[in-house]
Amino acid sequence: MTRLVLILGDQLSEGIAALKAADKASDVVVMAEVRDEATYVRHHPKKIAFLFAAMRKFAARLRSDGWQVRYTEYDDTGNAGSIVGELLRRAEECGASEVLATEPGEWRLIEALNDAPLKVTLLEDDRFIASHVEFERWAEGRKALRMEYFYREMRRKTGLLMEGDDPAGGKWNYDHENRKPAPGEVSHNGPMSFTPDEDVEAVLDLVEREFGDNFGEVRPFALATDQGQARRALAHFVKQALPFFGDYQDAMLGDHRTLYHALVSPYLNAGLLDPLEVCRAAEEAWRAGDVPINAAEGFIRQILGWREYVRGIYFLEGADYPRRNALNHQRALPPLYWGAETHMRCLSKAVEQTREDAYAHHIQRLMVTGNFALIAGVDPRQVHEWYLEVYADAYEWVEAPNTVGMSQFADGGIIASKPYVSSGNYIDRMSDYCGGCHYDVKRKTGEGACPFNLLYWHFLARHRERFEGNPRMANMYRTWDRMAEEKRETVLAEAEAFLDRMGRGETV
Ligand code: FAD
Ligand code: DLZ
Ligand code: SF4
Repeated sequence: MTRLVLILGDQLSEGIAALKAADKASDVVVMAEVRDEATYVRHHPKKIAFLFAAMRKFAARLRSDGWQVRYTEYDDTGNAGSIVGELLRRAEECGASEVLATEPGEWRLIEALNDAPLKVTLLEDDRFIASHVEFERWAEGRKALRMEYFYREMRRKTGLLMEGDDPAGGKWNYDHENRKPAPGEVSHNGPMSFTPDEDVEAVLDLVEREFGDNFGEVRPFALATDQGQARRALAHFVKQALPFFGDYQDAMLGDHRTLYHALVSPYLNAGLLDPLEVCRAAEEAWRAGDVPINAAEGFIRQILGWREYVRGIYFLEGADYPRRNALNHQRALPPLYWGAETHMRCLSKAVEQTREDAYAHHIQRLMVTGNFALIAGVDPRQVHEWYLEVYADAYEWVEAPNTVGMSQFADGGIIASKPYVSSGNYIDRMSDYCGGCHYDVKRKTGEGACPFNLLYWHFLARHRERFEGNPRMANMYRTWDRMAEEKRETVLAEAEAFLDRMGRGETV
């Protein structure tokens, strides 16, 4: 009896659970570019183009490997417009009533598949290093779910950067060596780029036609769209950038958008690269003496630690997680996030590169766009939707814990032990943004004072009750309390005035 084998746009791995469980001789693979997935948020056109192009290439590869594939292109007549609709259509065509699927990365789609009028078997997605059960066991009974301890478990499980039972080099974590400010010169000229072939060009035309009004630019397009290209991009990163990854992990430069970061998240999340393969490539470079331990460890921790941990939290916490709002922030997301003019150079540069590349590295997301939204009190639901829309690597399982939890503290502190807030001083130390800014980062109040300096204190003052008992924040409150009362009043009044101006739609 024929079964349908569902492969979603972010499940482009030959070893994925549904393919492993299927029978090439009798089962039919179903892949579909559908309106519902392309519009449930207004994704960046580069994200849609990347996925459609990679899906088409993956389908071709499965066919040449002997699979029967029913592939629906976006503008095919008869396209049912949704994953379940396409499954029903193909079920009728093939006389099938059973579907093998790998668990999707969003509750929304898991629920849709569970409610479908077909017999759907959902298999666990074993492209991750920790299974659901493993994460649940680790979390059970713990007062705080700190990433660091989970990460150590993953090091022990995989043997990555281990010497027997001990961490390589004697330490689990080299983060304190990884905070150098932006370098004057950058030796790396960025991630490997790929010239679109005819098939990718056809997808770019389609996306321009159908999604041209979404925020973001589809061209120029230089992302890898198959496993071979993604592996070349990884090898290029390991050789050229990884040696410096640790040192400059937190730095930001206006004209060097990726700095020493890998730009592998779209490939990992769509299945073109395997997380263990990526970690092993970094470990090998360290063992060969090409990369220092602080770089290899820092990079591996992002994938083996953070990536696995946030996925664990998303599935542990349940479908309501993206709607949490522990700090009761209600402000609308300001239009500057959609490219409206702003005098704040750090934000304008981060948004500009997001619009053009569908990419910003972690510190730009956390300490520029995320930090500003948090200290300005923006509704975390709107912040979450923005991050889900604008980045090529965004899927709810990874985006929501990072945004709602790590960046906006809207989960009340499950992920972060304190909110990631900073004044302009941090941005000035770690980047070259402030030099050309309309505002003066050294000014705390008065004409031209950096808005981050005002809003940082405003945030701490308005959430004093919640945070003053947090030992990691005691210093911040001591500094605030040492300020003359008159100065504190001026800071708060100027912060309010700034928020009012922004709320009225004035350019700030
Ligand atoms: P590198 O810095 O080179 O790191 C290597 C890899 O480590 C990344 O490709 C990624 O797979 C993994 N990684 C690093 N940090 C994290 C993290 N915090 N969580 C999960 N994986 C991590 N990452 C996404 O993949 N999708 C998202 O939608 C996403 N949304 C984010 C939203 C916010 C507010 C913040 C603060 C972070 C978000 N991140 C997200 C995490 C991180 O910013 C990106 O993974 C990273 O910037 C991707 O670029 P890169 O490949 O150059 O990463
Ligand atoms: C993100 C996305 C987009 C834009 N389009 C499709 C699509 O047309 N077909 C498809 O199978 N998947 C697409 N995806 C990825 C899904 O949204 C993703 O599988 C779910 O959000 C679960 O992670
Ligand atoms: Fe951003 Fe303030 Fe620096 Fe301007 S001065 S770039 S607003 S941190």
